[in-house]
Amino acid sequence: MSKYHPLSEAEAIEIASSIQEVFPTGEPLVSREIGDGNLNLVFHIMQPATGRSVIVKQALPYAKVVGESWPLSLDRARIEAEALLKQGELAPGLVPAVYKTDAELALTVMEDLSDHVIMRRGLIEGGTYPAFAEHLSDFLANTLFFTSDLGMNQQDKKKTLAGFINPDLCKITEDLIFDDPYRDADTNSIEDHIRDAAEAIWRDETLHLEVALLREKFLTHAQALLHGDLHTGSIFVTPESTKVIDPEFAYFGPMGFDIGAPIANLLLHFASQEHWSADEAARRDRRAYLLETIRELWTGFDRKFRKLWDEKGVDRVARAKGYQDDYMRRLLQDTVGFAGAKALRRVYGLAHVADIDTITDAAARERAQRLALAIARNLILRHRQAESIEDVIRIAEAAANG
Ligand code: SR1
Ligand code: MG
Repeated sequence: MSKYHPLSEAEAIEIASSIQEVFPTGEPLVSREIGDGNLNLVFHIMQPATGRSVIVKQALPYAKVVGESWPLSLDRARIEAEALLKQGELAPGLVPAVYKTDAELALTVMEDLSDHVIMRRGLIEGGTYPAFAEHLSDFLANTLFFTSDLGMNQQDKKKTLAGFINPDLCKITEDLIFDDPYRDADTNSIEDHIRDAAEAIWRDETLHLEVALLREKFLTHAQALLHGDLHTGSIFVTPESTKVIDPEFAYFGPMGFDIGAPIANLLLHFASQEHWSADEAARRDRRAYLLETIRELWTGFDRKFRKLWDEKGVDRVARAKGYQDDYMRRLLQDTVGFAGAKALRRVYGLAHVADIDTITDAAARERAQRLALAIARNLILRHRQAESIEDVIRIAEAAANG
């Protein structure tokens, strides 16, 4: 019989107390359940006498955001733990330390990052993160390159891929990102004032074709091991440090899906600046900062990925003249399209973003939602023509100024 059951706080404490490297002294521990995500229990376990702490994260057998009617495999906890360990090897310092995993209890005990802030929250509070683009482009270049056929033995890649088959979590993405926003689905959560915009998207057949092409890539293109849910709620930051968390959606998929995710969320934050209607100059500066971060993220990724290809590539055929440029152009186009798809669903799909939802003034919130939809739609429609990250910047600026 499986030993799985949702942990009580006392049980979470007992498990954490076995982590000798953090709690060598045996003083009492206290627990607080702090999970505010959509899927899991998260316990913050602290030792008041020393101030030391860890996080115990346990998967529930259903999506917490919906309830027990939406069952989810517990194997995602194993996948998350293995992805975290792999990312820690490939991008040292950019993910939390893992102290213990238990596949049967579907849990991971990891480093507490309470001295950081979740990037979405930090941005909403007006924070700027000058090291973020450098760190995240490192994370993306290293994790994607070394798990692709360019940077890893192709037979080994196929064997590794078998351990990251993640059907339940991929299905969430397939439904919530590539299907439900494009029809009148029960899962959508649409504010009345933008219902006309959602209905226009449901009728937009040109858009549906581009989304079908992106979805096909998500379904079939096992290019590299992805984080799979790399929005600004999956990234802890300080001005000097960046830590990527929560890779439970990890699977082998198209790289552009991971690169597009942070870009989408920076653009949603860009759109949310409508709330600053009283201060035009501050809004312009904030938007310029966000667009510059997107530019640095892509250009840093492009430069680092090409360097890895030139210096660490394992594939003779990939050295064919012109192949690298062609590959990077297609990767940019995927990135642009997935950024659009990931932004669009956050406006009226099942899971929104606080950047926009917390705008209390309804007229400003509506302007932000419409701006986010305009940017997202244009990214999707134009992704196959994209030649440079400047195309993304132009789309965002034109929508904001138009
Ligand atoms: C039912 S889960 C809803 C969303 O939350 C996760 O973070 C993923 O982005 C998913 O689409
Ligand atoms: Mg998550």
